Amino acid sequence: MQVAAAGTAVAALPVGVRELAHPPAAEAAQSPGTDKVVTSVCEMCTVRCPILVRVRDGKVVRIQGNPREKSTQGAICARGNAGISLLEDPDRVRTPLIRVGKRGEGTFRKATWEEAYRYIADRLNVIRGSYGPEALGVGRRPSAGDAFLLTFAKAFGTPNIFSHESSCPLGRNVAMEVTLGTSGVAIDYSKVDYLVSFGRNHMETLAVPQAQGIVVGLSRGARLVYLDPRRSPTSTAATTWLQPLPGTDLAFALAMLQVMIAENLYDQAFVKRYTMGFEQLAAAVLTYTPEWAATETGIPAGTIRQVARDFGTARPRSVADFGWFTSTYLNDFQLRRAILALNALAGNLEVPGGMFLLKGLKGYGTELGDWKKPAFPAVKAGRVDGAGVAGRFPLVPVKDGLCQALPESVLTGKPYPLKAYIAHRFDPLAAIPDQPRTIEAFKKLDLLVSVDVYMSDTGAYADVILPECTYLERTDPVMEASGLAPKIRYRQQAVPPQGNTRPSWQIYKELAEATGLGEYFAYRDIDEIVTAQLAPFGLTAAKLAESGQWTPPTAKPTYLRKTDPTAPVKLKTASGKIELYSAELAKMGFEPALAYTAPPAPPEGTFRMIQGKCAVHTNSATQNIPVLHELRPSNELWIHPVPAGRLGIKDGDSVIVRTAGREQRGLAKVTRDILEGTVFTYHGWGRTSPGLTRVKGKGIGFNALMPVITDPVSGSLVMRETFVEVVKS
Ligand SMILES: Nc1nc2c(c(=O)[nH]1)N[C@H]1C(S)=C(S)[C@@H](COP(=O)(O)OP(=O)(O)OC[C@H]3O[C@@H](n4cnc5c(=O)[nH]c(N)nc54)[C@H](O)[C@@H]3O)O[C@H]1N2
Ligand SMILES: Nc1nc2c(c(=O)[nH]1)N[C@H]1C(S)=C(S)[C@@H](COP(=O)(O)OP(=O)(O)OC[C@H]3O[C@@H](n4cnc5c(=O)[nH]c(N)nc54)[C@H](O)[C@@H]3O)O[C@H]1N2
Ligand code: SF4
Ligand SMILES: [Mo]
Repeated sequence: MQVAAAGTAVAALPVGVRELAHPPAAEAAQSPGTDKVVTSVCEMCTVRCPILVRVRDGKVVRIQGNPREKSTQGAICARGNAGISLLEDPDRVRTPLIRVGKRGEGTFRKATWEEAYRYIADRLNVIRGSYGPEALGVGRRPSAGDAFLLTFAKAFGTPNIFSHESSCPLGRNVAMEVTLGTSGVAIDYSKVDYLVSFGRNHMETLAVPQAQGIVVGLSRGARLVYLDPRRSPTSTAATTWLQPLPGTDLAFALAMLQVMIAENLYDQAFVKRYTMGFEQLAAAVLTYTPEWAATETGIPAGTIRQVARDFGTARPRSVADFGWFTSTYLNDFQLRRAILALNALAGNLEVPGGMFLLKGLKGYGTELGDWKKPAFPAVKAGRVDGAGVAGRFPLVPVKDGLCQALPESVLTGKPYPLKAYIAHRFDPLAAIPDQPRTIEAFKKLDLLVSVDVYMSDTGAYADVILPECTYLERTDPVMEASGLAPKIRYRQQAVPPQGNTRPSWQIYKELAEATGLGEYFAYRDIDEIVTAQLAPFGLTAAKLAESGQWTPPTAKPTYLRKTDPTAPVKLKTASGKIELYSAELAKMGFEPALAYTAPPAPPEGTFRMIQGKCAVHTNSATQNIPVLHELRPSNELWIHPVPAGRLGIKDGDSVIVRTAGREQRGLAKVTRDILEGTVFTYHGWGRTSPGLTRVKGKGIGFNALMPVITDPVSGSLVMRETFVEVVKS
């Protein structure tokens, strides 16, 4: 039933395309001449699809996809449609708040912006005086307004700038950097003939452009092999769904490599010209036969061999999907390297139907302009998390760091304590494992600020909540979207900010002025910034606003090897080639070739707990939004009938999920759509903030149970190596 419901949401996608491209006549007839249609960019998730916002009498009445965007075909998803529900939600924070109760209680008093800025600035200046600027940490989900928070942090002088990436795709990105010299790689799904997806759940955990590409591919006969221990809407859409034991995808990928090499099903000319380390790869996979992989994965050897042969035969239009969320298992980094090796053997780099390097404006000798600011002060201290440091996390980019490092620094003072933290469009309590320890750390901070549209779980512990206006109420800096050709996109204000909310460009400018750092924000308003950004292109904001996006006329979608399979492809690895064997990894003491490590089996009486995201919510950001809450108000624990029977658990029963003395309560969904030794929940529930009135206290929150496990190579969090007990409550 679950799958049918989720499947419906996805099946609605192509229908949505037609509907949105041609608004119903009835609605068009109702629209009086006063309607205004504003081009903009969705922010209901970070895919940022181009949209059209219809405004009537100062109210947003409809959000549609921008039909000019080919990759989305003018579609948006259910979440994109729900922007109006976010805009109008009475639960939004609409005025700055200063805490008066205990941390976590959610008791605040309303404050003016000036008071809120003064409160923060005074404490920050005291902290800087006592501990140095490095005692400030800033954490963010990267967004179009990033420049303002980052400018503030750099002007303040702290090196401790974090993104959410180590809770999401960091392992994949580091694997790409090591193997290809860049993490800027993408797939044009519509042209792929044979796609193998290792749990990238395209039909449910959506990026509209990717899902549309896959629908186009499938409808012209492309094949999709999908691995997932649970049945998801992508299992239903796939031509082949395989159910591996959790954490064993690496064995499957290694066996594919073994078959392709043994049966000479790879692109020898490509391997010779564009890769290094093939001999080491061949030696490494020699014993990883399909028969061996069958015992690891639970998938028959014949099936694995067949997939390898089909993949090798369909080359170069065969792609192994490198995935998105890769904070999964301890062997995930190796899995991503193995996936990149599969693509190398398919010789699919820079040909239609393969993988391509993202082309940005820089490649065309140009860049967005910026507002003028003085040089930032030199940073004297090292980072608290060891990102980019030899012997610690040398491969982790310093722009991201390890967002899970906050509690360690605050609670142990090692290497030194963070005393203040600003969380911007980021809810560490809901997003990062070991929530109780993050709470302990929050309680010990001298200053915690949340810049959000809601009182998030983190917000409830904050000293100050600064309410940003939503994406529909603000103009953001112009965004660059790289692809086969670069594009710039423009999010413009559709309606004025509600209540006393403000955009980031204003918040950080005014906070900087209160902190004595105003010189770094010497612009008047966002229009001045956008004008500076567009100056190199001779483009005005008004012109850009007409279609909402723009591509430099010289930029043409390019596959470097489309016509000449021997064309040069510049890769920024040490060898200039795809590194199937990495001397860089060897030097750092990490496995340089490919090697298998089996995930540990669940100890007696426990289950492995896995998660994924659902079609109608974004991570832990949207569960409280009225219409999306109505569509899926809670999550359930998926459990197979055999263990459920043994535990006396029936469908719909209340259950307790326990690990290491911690527990969460929820309802059981007894289903054959999950393997026997594994349980599953959708991520984003178990919320604690009193400000999230609809979703608070509903469902199971896994981050309240899981410990922090960090992959020593990539710095990524590891979120699928936790075992839980399940009992009827
Ligand atoms: N257990 C478990 N943990 C996970 C995951 C999982 O599957 N399981 N998934 C991981 C993944 S893939 C990710 S990406 C992270 C995501 O976790 P986060 O990086 O925290 O991102 P979101 O949940 O998308 O949103 C964070 C906050 O942004 C706020 N927000 C929304 N729009 C705006 C805006 O316009 N301005 C401002 N200032 N704030 C806004 C929302 O209200 C929300 O509080 O979580 C990770 N954590
Ligand atoms: N609707 C919607 N779309 C989203 C998001 C959202 O929250 N909602 N979030 C966005 C973000 S930030 C991200 S990072 C991406 C994430 O998109 P995905 O990378 O697809 O990530 P998840 O949904 O976390 O997990 C996908 C699947 O992995 C399966 N899985 C668990 N263990 C294993 C295993 O051992 N092997 C295999 N093969 N599969 C396994 C789970 O059952 C789940 O169905 O989606 C983006 N798009
Ligand atoms: S995938 Fe959906 S929520 Fe995300 S940006 Fe696109 S329309 Fe918005
Ligand atoms: Mo993510």
